[in-house]
Amino acid sequence: SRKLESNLTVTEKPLSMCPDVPQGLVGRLLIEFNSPMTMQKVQRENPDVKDGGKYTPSDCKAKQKVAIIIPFRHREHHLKYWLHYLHPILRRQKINYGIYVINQNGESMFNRAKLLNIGYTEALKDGEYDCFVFSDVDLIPMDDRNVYHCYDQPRHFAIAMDKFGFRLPYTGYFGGVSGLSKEQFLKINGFPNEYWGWGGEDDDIYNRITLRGMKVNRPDSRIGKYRMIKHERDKHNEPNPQRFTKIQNTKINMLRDGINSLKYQLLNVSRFPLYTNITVDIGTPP
Ligand code: UD2
Ligand code: MN
Repeated sequence: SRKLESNLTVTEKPLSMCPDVPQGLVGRLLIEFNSPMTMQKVQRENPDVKDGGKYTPSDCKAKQKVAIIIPFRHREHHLKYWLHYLHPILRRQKINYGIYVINQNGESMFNRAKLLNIGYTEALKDGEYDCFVFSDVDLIPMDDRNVYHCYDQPRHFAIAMDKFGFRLPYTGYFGGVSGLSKEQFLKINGFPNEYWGWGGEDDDIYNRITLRGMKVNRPDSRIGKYRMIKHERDKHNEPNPQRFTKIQNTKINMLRDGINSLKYQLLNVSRFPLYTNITVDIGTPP
């Protein structure tokens, strides 16, 4: 009986896999941007999040390790709300995740897709991620059943936004929030680096996906609802006049423009309590 006793004390129960449909989701959420928000408050709300914005479920083993990548410049106010809403949602979804804010240094033209490529690259230097969720900083899901992991095809999460009357604006729309496994991302040579300013880069990514024989996967429209924090168009992110011709040429350009041609200068990596900030110099348009 002594043996039994010692066995009982030394044996740790192995964690079982997290269920495909997480338990403890609440469904529809109330999302508003009027209550005051501070980083201190959000930190107090999320004591279980580890330095750099990492979290691992404690009661089950997640099947995927998910890097959440946010393209960023001068949107501190939006980031506080994003962290306030998303950390608890991701926790309920039993996601093993890390948050990466990719901050474009300087005031040259913004380049969302290039920042996302950098996020993919830098996240992989930090952990063995097998899934990448790319999210605008101003988009909050209105339902926690919209689960932020990867699927057997590239996933488009933000399908019904308030600003588009809660409808998909067009069939090939892939903006806002999307998710690709490492394999899916590499199959399309990552994202384009040559879209400077607003627009077109999301359509280019959609083209890449279909040109490589994949099909975009989407949640049910009741579950895929989002609120976007209202904002003006930022300075140095004016609509890109070349976007219409560029998206006609994805098929040729994707061979040379993508993760295989990514160049940037890493300026700083800082692990904050709720996210990892990565500041980069991405250069200027040609
Ligand atoms: C739409 C898409 C977005 C992207 C963009 C075209 C939605 C909800 N989203 O966003 O995914 O395809 O059109 O490029 O339809 N950002 C900064 N600082 C800046 C500029 C941009 O942080 O100065 C980041 C931030 O994460 C922002 C994202 O880039 O959410 C997209 O820019 P936006 O919000 O100005 O563009 P929007 O809402 O038209
Ligand atoms: Mn926006």
